[in-house]
Amino acid sequence: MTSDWARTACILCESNCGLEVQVADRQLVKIRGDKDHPASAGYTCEKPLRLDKYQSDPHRLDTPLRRRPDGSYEEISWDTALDEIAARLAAVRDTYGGDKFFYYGGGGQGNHLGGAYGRALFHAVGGEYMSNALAQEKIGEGWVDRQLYGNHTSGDFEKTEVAVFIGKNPWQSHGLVRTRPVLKELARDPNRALIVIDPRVSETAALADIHLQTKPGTDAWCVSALAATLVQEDLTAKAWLAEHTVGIDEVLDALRGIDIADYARRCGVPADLIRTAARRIAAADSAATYEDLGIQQAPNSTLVSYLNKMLWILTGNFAKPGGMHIHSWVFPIAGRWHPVPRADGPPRALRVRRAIGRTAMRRGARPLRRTFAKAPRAVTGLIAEAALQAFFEAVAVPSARRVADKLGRPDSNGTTPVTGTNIVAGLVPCNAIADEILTDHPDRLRAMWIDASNPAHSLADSERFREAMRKLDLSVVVEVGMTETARCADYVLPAASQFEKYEASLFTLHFPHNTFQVRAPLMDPLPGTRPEPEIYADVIDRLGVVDRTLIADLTAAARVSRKAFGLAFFAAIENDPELAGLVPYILYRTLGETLPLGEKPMALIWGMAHLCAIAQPDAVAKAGFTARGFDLGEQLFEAFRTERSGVLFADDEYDDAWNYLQHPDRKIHAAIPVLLAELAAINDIEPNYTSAEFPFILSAGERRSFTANVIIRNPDWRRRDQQGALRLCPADATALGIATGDVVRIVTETGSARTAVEVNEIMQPGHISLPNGMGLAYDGSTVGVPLNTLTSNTRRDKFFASPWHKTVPARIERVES
Ligand SMILES: Nc1nc2c(c(=O)[nH]1)N[C@H]1C(S)=C(S)[C@@H](COP(=O)(O)OP(=O)(O)OC[C@H]3O[C@@H](n4cnc5c(=O)[nH]c(N)nc54)[C@H](O)[C@@H]3O)O[C@H]1N2
Ligand SMILES: Nc1nc2c(c(=O)[nH]1)N[C@H]1C(S)=C(S)[C@@H](COP(=O)(O)OP(=O)(O)OC[C@H]3O[C@@H](n4cnc5c(=O)[nH]c(N)nc54)[C@H](O)[C@@H]3O)O[C@H]1N2
Ligand code: SF4
Ligand SMILES: [Mo]
Repeated sequence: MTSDWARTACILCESNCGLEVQVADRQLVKIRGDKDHPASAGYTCEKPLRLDKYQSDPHRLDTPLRRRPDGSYEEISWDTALDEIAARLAAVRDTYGGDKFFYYGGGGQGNHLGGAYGRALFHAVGGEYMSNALAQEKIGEGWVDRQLYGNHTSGDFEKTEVAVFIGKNPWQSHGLVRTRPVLKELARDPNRALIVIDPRVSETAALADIHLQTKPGTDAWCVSALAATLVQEDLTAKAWLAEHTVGIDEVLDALRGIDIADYARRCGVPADLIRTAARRIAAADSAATYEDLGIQQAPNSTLVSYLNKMLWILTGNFAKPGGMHIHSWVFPIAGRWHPVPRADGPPRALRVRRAIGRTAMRRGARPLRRTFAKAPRAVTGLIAEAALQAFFEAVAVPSARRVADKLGRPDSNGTTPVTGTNIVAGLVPCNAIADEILTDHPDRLRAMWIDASNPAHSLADSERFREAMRKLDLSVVVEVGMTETARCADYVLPAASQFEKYEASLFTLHFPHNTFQVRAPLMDPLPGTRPEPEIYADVIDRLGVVDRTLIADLTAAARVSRKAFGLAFFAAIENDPELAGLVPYILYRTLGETLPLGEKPMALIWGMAHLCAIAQPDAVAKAGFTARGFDLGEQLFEAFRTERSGVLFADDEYDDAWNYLQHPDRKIHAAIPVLLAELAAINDIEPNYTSAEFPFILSAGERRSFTANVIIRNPDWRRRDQQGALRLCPADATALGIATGDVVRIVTETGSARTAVEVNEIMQPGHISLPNGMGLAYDGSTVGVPLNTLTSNTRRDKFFASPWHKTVPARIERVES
């Protein structure tokens, strides 16, 4: 029996295009774009059409596994697994402290709900340190954003006159809404321009009006020459800068001194072309930029992030059509939660009400819960209604902020205990993790929980990461497949697939229209597997960290009404702020019990809907949600719950981006002293990453048509290029005496691998490239190159330790076949 078309989304990249699928016999038999999706509107690329290779992988895990001393695995029951894991987590916490527990991952490109529940486990154990893949790509940029204006930005590429892609190949990697039509339109329109900075003639560079074909790893010189041109040719938006920025003079001074011709030489791009690009940006009514791995995983990444932002700041391209914007969030995955403050602070009446409300909430939390638990519903429903009316505005914002800050952790900065590496927004740089374990330091990490991520494969120097996992007292992996990381873990817990449970992606990164989609399960979990929210709740139950009467009382309140629950819930947080970190668990065990059958995991979505409405009421209202106060969050939740194609949850005017600016003076703080010092320092550097031993620069991780991180393990998913060939230019191939299809050995200071070769004109001499997402063990063999056996965790950014995957010194050896 084939089902009707059901709505879901693609899980292969952050665009999360809406899909319609038909299911038969647990398989995704037909897949097409969902025309009703509020962002993608029917668009998809070629990748999701064979998503069933993910869903129906014959090697899906379906029973908990425990590692034996000899390294093999035995099947155990869920109860045994959860009992043992909880006992061992408690032992680590009680012996060494909860801060020795490390949480890694929590989601891939389409599944962030499990990780959101995982935050409750992190807090239940008393964790301090966590990380995920963002901490080997986006943390430098995140830190720069934070200094300049306080939050994440994105470009309005649909409207922009000039689009600038720096180390980003969106034709393949996407990341925009409806990426390819948007790129084609930019390329076709003679009044608009596409500027690409990339050492390769990538698919996007091939469409570009101006391609700055840098030598790999030299963007610091290229982008500073671009910014310097703006200053030296007097192309900056002076009046705008005077009105909207502080500290800009220091930036202008630094850029004034740059020798553009010499920097052009160092990055290998004609100075005239750099000047032409800068003039085109300056002349445009609007410009937007997008940086990605080509610079974030290359030398000087943090500095280049800063310089990138200067391109649009110096030209005044913020908060206007086609420009750059800070956007709304459903819940911030890597930025700040931003309740938009009122222009002149709360009026006195509200302040007084807030004071009374908070005291009442704190004192009344317990009696209130008891009342809901015992008194007749008609009475308690009325109490809830009246109390919420009176106190919601005054109390919900501070309580919600507590929850958002505790779960989002934007202000956990500091450094790591062993290596003193900078932590950004609560994330430990990935390159530091192994070193926080492989040491005798008393504060070393002792236990690690990994969910929906494959760090033993995806982080630099895989062998070192595996060694670190072996040293831990406890490691647990929650997975759908027996990954390279799972093969190192003490326990492996089998998760239901992303089409067998409620899921959502928190990549709500767009402006002015921002959308969010909750996906309902298309089928029951594969027997033996469980959804993550259930796994986390079951472990936290065993840790016994939440008072059972609180759970019982809140559940009773939820049975009275949503309002009664809202009141009791916010009062409970106000009364005991420590509960904030456990909110996902509390919601699951209380509100979740009262939701329609099977919708338990929606409990956390209820929390997100309220936080979102409390933080950005005006944007939510502009998106068509007309209720006020508590009812606005309810209305949003109802939409998330029922609108299967997704919801336009926030709509802004361009000007509203100023309201999201985090600095109290609502200005861009342009000067970042350490990076201005760094800008001065690169003047003395002549970039060079090769040597006689390693004459090539390997870009280890190119996004191609059929790569999607390591989400799909089965190589049959890829119609072409199954092995993922090493690309190099014709001149290099001739010099080495190799041709397309030949097998070579690629050698780096860390390791070596065999790979087939593809001779391709898109590469420049000396630059070679391997695809991301290959080298997985499957059916007894490894298909393609596991990149991180070739990379090092010490070649990295000096500020935030981001790996230099794009500039790995390498050599190619011929192998006799
Ligand atoms: N098809 C596909 N799409 C994906 C993914 C996938 O695995 N497959 N993964 C997703 C994820 S997690 C991410 S983070 C994004 C990444 O998306 P991108 O960053 O766009 O992808 P990459 O191909 O890794 O790198 C982009 C470009 O950087 C260039 N580059 C290499 N070295 C340099 C350099 O020194 N300077 C400059 N300026 N450019 C350089 C490369 O030639 C390449 O064209 O893609 C997402 N989308
Ligand atoms: N050398 C090199 N290394 C790189 C890169 C590179 O370009 N070069 N790219 C880097 C980048 S940008 C990124 S983002 C990372 C990505 O690397 P990872 O963070 O490891 O992420 P994914 O590939 O997304 O891994 C997703 C995992 O989730 C599992 N999974 C799928 N569905 C579910 C589910 O429902 N529940 C659970 N629990 N698990 C599930 C999949 O089996 C898979 O193992 O790799 C990084 N590593
Ligand atoms: S891979 Fe990305 S762009 Fe392609 S359909 Fe999936 S979400 Fe959309
Ligand atoms: Mo990524």
